[in-house]
Amino acid sequence: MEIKDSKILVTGGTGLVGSAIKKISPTYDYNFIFVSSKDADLTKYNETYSLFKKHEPDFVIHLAACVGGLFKNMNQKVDMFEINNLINFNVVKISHEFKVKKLICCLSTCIFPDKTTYPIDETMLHNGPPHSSNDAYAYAKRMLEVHCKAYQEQYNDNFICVIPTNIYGPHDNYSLDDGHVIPALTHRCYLAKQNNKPFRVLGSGTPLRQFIYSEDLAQLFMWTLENYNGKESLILSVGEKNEVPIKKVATEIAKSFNYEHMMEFDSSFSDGQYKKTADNTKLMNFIKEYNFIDINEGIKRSVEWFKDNFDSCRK
Ligand code: NAP
Ligand code: GFB
Repeated sequence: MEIKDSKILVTGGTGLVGSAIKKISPTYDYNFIFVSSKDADLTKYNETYSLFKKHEPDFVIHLAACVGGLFKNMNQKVDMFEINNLINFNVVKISHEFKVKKLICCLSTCIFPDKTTYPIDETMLHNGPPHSSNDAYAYAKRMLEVHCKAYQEQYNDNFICVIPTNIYGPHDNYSLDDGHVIPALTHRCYLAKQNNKPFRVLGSGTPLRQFIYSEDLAQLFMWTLENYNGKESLILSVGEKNEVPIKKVATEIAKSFNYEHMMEFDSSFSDGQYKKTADNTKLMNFIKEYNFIDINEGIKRSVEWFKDNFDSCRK
């Protein structure tokens, strides 16, 4: 697909994933437009329309969402459902109105059915209800996929979805309450060490997760834009063998602060899903091989970024 000099609108352009795409964007000769809610509140149809009218993008990488870890998903289900449905409805509908050549939308491996066989692949998305901890977010995301498919079938629009696993890296949201596990524990370990207090990990530490470093995901987004011509959704994840327990992740974070000796687990907090093992075979059949950044190295880089940007980062 000829994309050179085309305009690529990246919604959610200031977030974890958007920032990673921005970092690698100079190595591509396309005209990237990274936007945030300061440019347009995508929950508002008129603001979304004006944004598209201003830029008339050829391609859209749609990342903007109300995003958070397990505890934000459990405690803010109305926002998760309403904000994400509004954003997604507007972006998909207006992408059609402006004849966007390719729209790539973003789901998540946490929206798959809770009661399922493993590993989970792209065909299993609607085979049962999602885990109760994030059902509001999950159903909003599933409707995004349904919406894209409807435009494919009725108008032959090239609107597709990718399904990343848990993402981490620089520019994450390091909020103690709303953040995902790696940024939240990074922040919590920093404070524990500063105050010489125990490093409290929430839950039992036994659940399993696959983590993809944001800059690896950014490369896969660009590969998808340029090379993936399928209509079906595509899981973007490290392999099953890279699945790790939360305890391992907490330990690596504590090591990065040289603070392993003070770690403790608080099982009064939810574990969320025990696992959501995703199958990346479809992706690997296309790209043959990819050296994902190792979790230990990725955590080191994320912790260093947090320390270097403590004053300005989201927390
Ligand atoms: P993030 O860091 O929280 O960034 C969210 C982005 O969306 C920000 O740029 C934010 O801009 C923008 N946004 C939020 N509400 C908006 C609104 N009303 N109007 C316009 N822009 C708005 O999120 P992320 O982690 O990069 O996630 C990117 C995508 O990946 C999302 O679709 C998410 O569902 C998906 N995903 C994330 C993970 C993960 O582990 N992080 C895993 C799987 C899938 P402002 O800062 O101006 O609000
Ligand atoms: O990244 P996370 O919040 O989301 O990870 P999920 C939650 C796991 O980490 C649970 C443990 O097993 C928690 O018990 N954990 C330990 C912590 N300490 C902490 C902590 O301080 N903060 C957090 N957040 N977790 C999310 C979905 O599920 O996956 C979202 O709810 C999103 O919708 C995301 O899609 C990718 O992996 O459990």
